[in-house]
Amino acid sequence: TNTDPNQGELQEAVRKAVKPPPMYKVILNNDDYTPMDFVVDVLMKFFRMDIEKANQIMLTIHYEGKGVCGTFTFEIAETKVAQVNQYAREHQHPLMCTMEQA
Ligand code: TYC
Repeated sequence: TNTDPNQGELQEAVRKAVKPPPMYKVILNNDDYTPMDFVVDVLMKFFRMDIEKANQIMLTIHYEGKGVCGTFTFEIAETKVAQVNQYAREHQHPLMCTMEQA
C-alpha cells in the first residue's frame, strides 16, 4: 500500500499523459454539381485511397448524402478539411468537406 499523500495527483497526471487524444472524422458531403471523377480524385489525392476504395466511398456519399474519408487528430483533420475545400474552390466545384468528433 502506498501512503504517499501525492499519489492521487501523480496517478491523475499519468492518466492524462496516456489518455488517447480525441479523434475527428473528416466528412465529404454530397451535392448535385461536383463531378464523380473529381470526388474520386480528391479521395485518392488527400486520403491516399486506391481507385476502388475511392469509387466505393464516392458512391456511398452520392447515395447516402455524406461519407467518412478518415479519422484523424484535430490538427490533421483541420488541415485535410482546409486543403480539400481550397482544392474544390480552385476547380470551381461546390464540394464541401467538414469534420466532426468521432
Ligand atoms: N452527386 C454528384 C453527382 O451526381 C457526385 C458527388 C459525389 C458529389 C460525392 C459530391 O461528395 C460528393 N455528380
